[in-house]
Amino acid sequence: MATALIYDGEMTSHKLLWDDPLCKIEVPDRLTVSYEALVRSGLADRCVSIPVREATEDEILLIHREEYLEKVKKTPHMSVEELKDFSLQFDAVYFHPNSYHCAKLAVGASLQLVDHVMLGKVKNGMALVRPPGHHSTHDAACGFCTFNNVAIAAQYAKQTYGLQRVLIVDWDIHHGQGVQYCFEDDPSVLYFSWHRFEHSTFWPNLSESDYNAVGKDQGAGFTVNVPWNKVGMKNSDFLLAFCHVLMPAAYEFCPELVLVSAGFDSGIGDPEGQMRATPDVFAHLTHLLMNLAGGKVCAVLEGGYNLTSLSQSVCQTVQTLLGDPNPRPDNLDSPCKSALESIQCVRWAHKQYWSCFRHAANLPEGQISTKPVGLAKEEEESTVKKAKECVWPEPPKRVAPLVRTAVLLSDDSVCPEGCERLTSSDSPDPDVVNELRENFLKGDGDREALSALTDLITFMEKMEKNEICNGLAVVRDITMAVTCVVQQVTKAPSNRVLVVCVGDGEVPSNITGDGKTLMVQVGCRETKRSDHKSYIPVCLTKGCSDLSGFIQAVFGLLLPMGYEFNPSLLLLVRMPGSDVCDRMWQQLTGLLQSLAKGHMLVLMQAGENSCVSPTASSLLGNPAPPLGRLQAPLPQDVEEIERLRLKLQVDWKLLQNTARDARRSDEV
Ligand code: X5A
Ligand code: ZN
Repeated sequence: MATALIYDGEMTSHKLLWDDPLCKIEVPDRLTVSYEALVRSGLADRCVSIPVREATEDEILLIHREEYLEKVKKTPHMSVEELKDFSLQFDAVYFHPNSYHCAKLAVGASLQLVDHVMLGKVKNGMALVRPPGHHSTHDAACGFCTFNNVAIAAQYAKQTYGLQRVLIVDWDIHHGQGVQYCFEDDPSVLYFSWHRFEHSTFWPNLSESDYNAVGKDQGAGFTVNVPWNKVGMKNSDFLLAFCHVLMPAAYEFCPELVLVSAGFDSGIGDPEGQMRATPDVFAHLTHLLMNLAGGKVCAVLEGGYNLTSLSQSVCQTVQTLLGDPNPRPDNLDSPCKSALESIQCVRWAHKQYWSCFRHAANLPEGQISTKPVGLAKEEEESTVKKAKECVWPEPPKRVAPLVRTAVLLSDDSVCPEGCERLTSSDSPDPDVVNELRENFLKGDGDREALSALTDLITFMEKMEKNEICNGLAVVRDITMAVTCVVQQVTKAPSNRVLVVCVGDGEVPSNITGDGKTLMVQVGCRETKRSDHKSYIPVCLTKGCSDLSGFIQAVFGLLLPMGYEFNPSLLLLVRMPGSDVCDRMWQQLTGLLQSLAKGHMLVLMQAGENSCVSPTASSLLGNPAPPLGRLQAPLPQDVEEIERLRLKLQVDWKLLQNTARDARRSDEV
């Protein structure tokens, strides 16, 4: 199924007609450079292009007040002087005679996207629109925004398709206070936003942007604010906010649709945000969301004012929506203390609403959130200049291998649709064959076992050459297969393999401590209580059959460690007799593909044929079915996960989720 791209050059006609230092960054070029970058990279051609339309008045009135609409409706007939006066009523806004038309197109484009996704005509998509929307409120334009595109889209989706749960992820660097106000008492819309806050000294300077604004009445718990109190946040800080805050709550919420207020002013080089997220991080944010809501993700452009950063980030987002493998998340730093403080505060503020945060730590000592640290005006100007001058390498091209999913099955089983059977090299390297025979078959001549192992090696080689993205191998002896793959892959000096074993059972004991292999086993028996840094058993009371516990372990431990370890290959092992259900298994398969450029080999035991086709489906990039609304994880499992997290975070910085963790490991 396709990815939609919605764009219309008409929306570039909205522009500033007078001098205004506050508004001058919101330029028509934002749209054209983004679109042109998509065309130049061939991404636009791979999307289905959907025409925009004007939103109807009724649609605008889903969110806005009639009086406000009537006022905006008059703007096409105003003179420049009148437009200027009208704009001054609002905070950081300009109107042009064509603004009303463009604003209706921006809303209409968002609704077109929702319709196409909800009707299953496309699987996901992005709308490139102007003016943006997330700051506008029911009766006011604000912060370059006229109508609240995403809020209208959410309300429209609820009404038109009877949705009960919509997730809005606002990764723009400003707080979408307009969206927050629309849904603050509505439990059917979960609104997540991170934003530059600096203890309320940054625009729009609202106390309700802080972590303790969680929603009201019925909607308490359904507003999640992550305030950034310092500029310069990096990829690791943003990824942590997803792993330790958004994703656990989102899985618990189980949305039927995900709307993204996709502003790229959180990206590096942006004069407004002054953050340092590189374009590739947006591929990861997008990817993490793509397993929610059966993959129904609609991204709608908000801010983004560094044209280079913006266009590169838009490309990363769209390419991920298209299903291409993610780039490797290189050079993740440790999260910064201020980010951890914020994350700790949000988790604490939400512990009574979401069972995934029930064990969250207390607030950091000494009321951090009240001391303002705003910059002096001159200082601010020089940092804006610095942000603009900031340089970063252009993200490398992401090439999708010709073969997405190859399978190695016994001859009598059918190849799942869309996959390719692995063609083994006719003449395997005799040295390799001898080595395998000696290492694994103790010199005996079991031909079938030998050819299974040489096939696995062919698999690895093809993945390394990027001829194949991922694959599935059904083997007779799991332990032997794991040992063989690990040994083969780690021969190359720069390779690293993350082995994720799902289910109980004996795992290879030859995993060495050379730092090239990391093995995590999730099961219910602690096979070996290990002090081995490379082998991490995670024991859950009900093993892999308890969805909430499992999800907690995935976002609290597995993914952060995976990101930090940054493997070149992922080996996902389904231990024989594992009780993991298809849905959880598919979710895991989907989520882990964000690592290692999607190079994942799944190993399964011969005879367990029923899970071949669900696995293949996930490897092919089909979204996993939702898990349903999750119950609270078992307290003893939460404790076990927390015990592990505390122990491991000394070595794995991305496991940190409190400021205390940062201090502790600084001391080490
Ligand atoms: C959509 C957006 C920013 C407004 C900044 C006003 N608006 N200082 O990014
Ligand atoms: Zn913004």
